[in-house]
Amino acid sequence: MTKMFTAASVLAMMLGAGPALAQAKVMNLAFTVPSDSHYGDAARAFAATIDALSDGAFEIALRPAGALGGERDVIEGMQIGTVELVISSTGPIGNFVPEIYALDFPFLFDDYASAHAVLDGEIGQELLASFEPHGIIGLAWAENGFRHITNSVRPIREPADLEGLKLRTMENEVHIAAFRAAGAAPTPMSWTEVLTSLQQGTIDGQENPIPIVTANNMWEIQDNISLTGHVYSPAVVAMSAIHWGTLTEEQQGWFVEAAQAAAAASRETVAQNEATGIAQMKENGMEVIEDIDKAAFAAAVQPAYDEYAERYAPELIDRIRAAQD
Ligand code: EAX
Repeated sequence: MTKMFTAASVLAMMLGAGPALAQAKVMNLAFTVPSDSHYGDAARAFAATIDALSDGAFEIALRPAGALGGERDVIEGMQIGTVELVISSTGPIGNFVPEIYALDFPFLFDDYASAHAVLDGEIGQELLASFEPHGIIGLAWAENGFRHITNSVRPIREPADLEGLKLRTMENEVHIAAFRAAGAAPTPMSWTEVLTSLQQGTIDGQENPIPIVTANNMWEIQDNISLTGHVYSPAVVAMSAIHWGTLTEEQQGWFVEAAQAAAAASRETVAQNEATGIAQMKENGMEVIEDIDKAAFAAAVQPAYDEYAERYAPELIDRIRAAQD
């Protein structure tokens, strides 16, 4: 007897009373930068990889521009399970995973290739593993870029030019100590407060890579940028250990592969932004100061470098330096 679908049964299925179509599991991926950015490209690569590998069983919902809060808020959210995934600079992460402070030391990385070699090697893998005891799974090393100083008070060419400048830093003890040693008045705050604080004049300047400056059209609120390149800023693609624990081993492999695709995408966009960003900033009226006395800046922050290297990871800093020789 062939099974005849009555009009009623077809209608019932159309209304969803039939076998439920598998609903994709939605996971939030948070980042503080606008969607049209190196982090946004990384997030889209992550989402596309998960969609392909899981055949639509998982859906990654992008939450750009601080939609779920600043980087510290999101890290805390991952620890309690309210946020599933993040792409975050390492800046504030030392507050949760002290070993990660080692990656944000001034003038530690010689160039992009050296940074990639360290992060993609044994040291980088060890540091990703250091997240887990803190309720976070470090999946891959993405990229924010070499950080430069912007402000609207005066062009910065040497440490003396920083004297008294109210400079926003990330919530990172090493950066705060370094800029204090160099003569600035460091003001730590979440990125989500920076643009408003600059517009209101509660801070004079900030420091970030070119991709952050261009993604936020910072020429609208900052007169100049000094290409100090004082810190290489990694970004991490990370997952809440609570949500990681709900995945099968195969699914966990998908998330690692997606994070690696995100990392590659971020590095590609950073390279593009570095190539075109200086001209873009000049075209938009920003003064770009390139004649920087980097040796003088390195000397000015050395006291902070020495104090915090001893406090957090003397041997790790030495290993990172040696890995670049
Ligand atoms: O992660 O806080 C910062 O300056 C970071 O570079 C930014 O949020 C991107």
